[in-house]
Amino acid sequence: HRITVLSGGVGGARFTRSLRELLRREHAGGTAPSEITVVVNTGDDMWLHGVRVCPDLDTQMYTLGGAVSEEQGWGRRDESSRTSADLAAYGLGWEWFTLGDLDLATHLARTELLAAGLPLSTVTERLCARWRPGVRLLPMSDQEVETHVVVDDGDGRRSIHFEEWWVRHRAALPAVRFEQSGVAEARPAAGVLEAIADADLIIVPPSNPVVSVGTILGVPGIADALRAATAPIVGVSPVIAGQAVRGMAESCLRTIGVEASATAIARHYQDEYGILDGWLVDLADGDAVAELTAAGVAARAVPLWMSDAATGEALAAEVLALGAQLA
Ligand code: GDP
Ligand code: FO1
Ligand code: CA
Repeated sequence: HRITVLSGGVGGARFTRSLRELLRREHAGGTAPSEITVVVNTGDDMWLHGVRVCPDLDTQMYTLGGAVSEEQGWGRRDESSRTSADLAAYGLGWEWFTLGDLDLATHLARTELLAAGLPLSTVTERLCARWRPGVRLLPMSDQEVETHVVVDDGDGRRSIHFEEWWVRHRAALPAVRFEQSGVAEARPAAGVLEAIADADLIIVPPSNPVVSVGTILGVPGIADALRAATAPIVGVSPVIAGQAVRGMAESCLRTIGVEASATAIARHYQDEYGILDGWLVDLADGDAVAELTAAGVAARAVPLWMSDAATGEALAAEVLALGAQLA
């Protein structure tokens, strides 16, 4: 089994960890081994204090490597932030964005390897040699693509980095649109198109449809490869009963004019990109099933809330079951 996942940070990483655990257990019970490749959003990346920060790649690496802060969902466990506080005393950096002391070592290591001329995909492989996530993590692109948000707070429009909008303004500053700087020149990173073409199953996990999955789909060549793929593409709604589970994804959806509902997100993936074969909605959204099935997307209603390891693995099992039906 070759499985390819298109993911952002926390939602996608928690799902992928459950999928890996489920497949490990099935393999221990005698089924064939599986290989998971995760194509990760790098639109949240930034240069800060001279180092390259890759939030979603690191959330994946730490979550799957057993090093994540479970309370936060991102960053390292047993972390401190003395260096960040000291940098703030110089009036440098973003005082609303904390780089943990241990996390900084990751950014320093990444920056050293990038400066030596290695592409981000190779650098990520090097960092993962330490954390052993048990999956292959690929950045969506080796070129720098950053998500910026055009905001309008009354005194005219300006463009800010996605993290400033998300973390500093808690996504509450009125957003006009998202822009992907550098995307026109970007290419899928080494291995991404192969991972899509060679997969037996492609999964859109419960990740932000706009600034995580949408950013990946914006890289020239990726959406085409998905439409050409032979594997079924199965997605999981990040929205339950009209609300994003943990987070503020509704404001991203509002900005691109998509309603925050399981049905509208599936229709968006279908109308905008034509990529979806199957879609899981929560039991609370059962009425979406008939509507989506009539629109050509095989939909099922199952529990979507990953509150612990067992519910996460049950969700991963539902994705595999729907994928098998569609294969
Ligand atoms: P980010 O980069 O950290 O924002 O992470 P992602 O883009 O991968 O995922 C964020 C999305 O995951 C949010 O919009 C949530 O709605 C969704 N999410 C988080 N936990 C759950 C869950 O337990 N179930 C479902 N269905 N969605 C979830
Ligand atoms: N999220 C926050 O809410 N506050 C932070 O100070 C913060 C710092 C941070 C540092 C490194 C990293 O990899 C992630 C970090 N995040 C922080 C999380 C994260 O960047 C965002 O919540 C997601 O990217 C949103 O998609
Ligand atoms: Ca993110």
